[in-house]
Amino acid sequence: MSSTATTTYRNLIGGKWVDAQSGGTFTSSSPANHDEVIGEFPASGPADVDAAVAAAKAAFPAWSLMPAPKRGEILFRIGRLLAEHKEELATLMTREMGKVLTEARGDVQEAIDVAYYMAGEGRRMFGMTVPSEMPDKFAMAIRRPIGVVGLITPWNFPVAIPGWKLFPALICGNTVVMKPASDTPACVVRFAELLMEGGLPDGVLNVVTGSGTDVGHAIVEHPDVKVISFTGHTETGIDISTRAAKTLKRVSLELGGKNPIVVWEDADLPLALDSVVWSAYGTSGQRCTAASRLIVHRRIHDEFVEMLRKRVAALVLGDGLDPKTDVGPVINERAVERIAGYMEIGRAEADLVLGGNPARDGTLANGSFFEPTIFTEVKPDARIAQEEIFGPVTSIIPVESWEETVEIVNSVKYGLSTSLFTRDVNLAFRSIRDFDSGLGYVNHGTIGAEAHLPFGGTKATGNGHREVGQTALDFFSEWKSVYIDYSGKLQRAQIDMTFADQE
Ligand code: UN1
Repeated sequence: MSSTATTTYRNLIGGKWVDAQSGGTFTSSSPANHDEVIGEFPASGPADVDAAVAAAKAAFPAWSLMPAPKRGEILFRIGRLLAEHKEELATLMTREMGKVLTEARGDVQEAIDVAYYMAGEGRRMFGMTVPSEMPDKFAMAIRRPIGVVGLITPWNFPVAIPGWKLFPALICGNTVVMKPASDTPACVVRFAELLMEGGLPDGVLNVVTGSGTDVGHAIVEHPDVKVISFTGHTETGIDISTRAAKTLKRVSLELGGKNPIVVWEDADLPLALDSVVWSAYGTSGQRCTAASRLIVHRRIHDEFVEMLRKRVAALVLGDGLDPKTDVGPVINERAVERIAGYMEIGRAEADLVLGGNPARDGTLANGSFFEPTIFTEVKPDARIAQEEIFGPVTSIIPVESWEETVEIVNSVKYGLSTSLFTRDVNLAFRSIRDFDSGLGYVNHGTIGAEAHLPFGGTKATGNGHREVGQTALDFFSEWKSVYIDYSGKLQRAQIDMTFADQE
């Protein structure tokens, strides 16, 4: 069994901790300091996925027949255990993923919240009872478990998002094969250890580490996996959806965002400023919900940009374990290169107000850091205003009218989160009606969704499903409509009973 003290982590298959069948391994290292190796992990392949799916399939009958309130009791225990280990998990997360410790604690808290919420669902999981159109007949719809579920989780919320997907899948009675992102496998393996300690029966959760090509494809194409939930890039989501279609899988995709904060001329500017800084630079801009566009009323534009420039220039870059750090590293060197590529594009398209370069000075030299960056005078159709950069970069688009604001908000291919700062209640409600997105905020930034409301977006952000909250139960369970006729005779629906005025 692995632990954070050792550097060797293993796959979890059928309750046992095992190496990849090939014996291959890969390592994960800290984005704040590339010399700090977090651990060594199995470089798994299709044979390991086969074993994990077989274990999940074998565990399904007993787990799905366990009364849901009892499954809920196990989730309660797991929630408590996660709370007890919150600091340990958060510290591991900051080392492996880079986000600052206060944010890492929030990430773990989000998983705890979902564990408790879904534990409670063990005693609810409401179905429907409706009156029958026939006498002496009972009609209801119940939720049933589906089977083996495949979860492919991202590195930006290495504990929260596995929790978002896992706990509703489990409470509904499914068993799981999970593949963590290769940048953050230690967080997920440690999380899985705690779940097993909390009392999950062997085989109910299986974890297989490795690449998308070797492990992800095998999960997505496996005939015994019935459901796939994925969070990540839009292109990968489309590929997953296409592969999964061949075996008629149910697929939930949580993909990109290009989320705007609109700062209207009557906004409370200090409040908008706090929220913009948090939404654009929190998690180094690596949230699907990050505010990567600021749509600012021309009348307050210069004043607001100056306020923002001052504040952002004072943000301290560094190791997320250092309490003085405001902004941690980005996930790896590939991310630095991708963001730097967008700087070239941005310099040609708009005015650079601040930042624009990788940060390599002093203690940052050995990590993947990028300067918090602001562009302004950005045209709504510029690439930096349209494409997801996934880094500490925001693009300011000045506006003058409400009509053009709505048009710009909706001009991107994504539709995850939108926000408006105003004191005008009419505009507030119009934004909720007219901004095309799955999450809408008023006088609050674009990040920080709570775990008991649906999470997800419109357009290329996904394929219509919503995570967490009640909607997660709909995704992870199958409806069965049930009719019980106690009349003792043949009663033909739609035929034997007609409305009085049709007789
Ligand atoms: C994500 O970036 O994929 O609302 C999830 C938020 C967090 C979840 C973000 N609660 O920003």
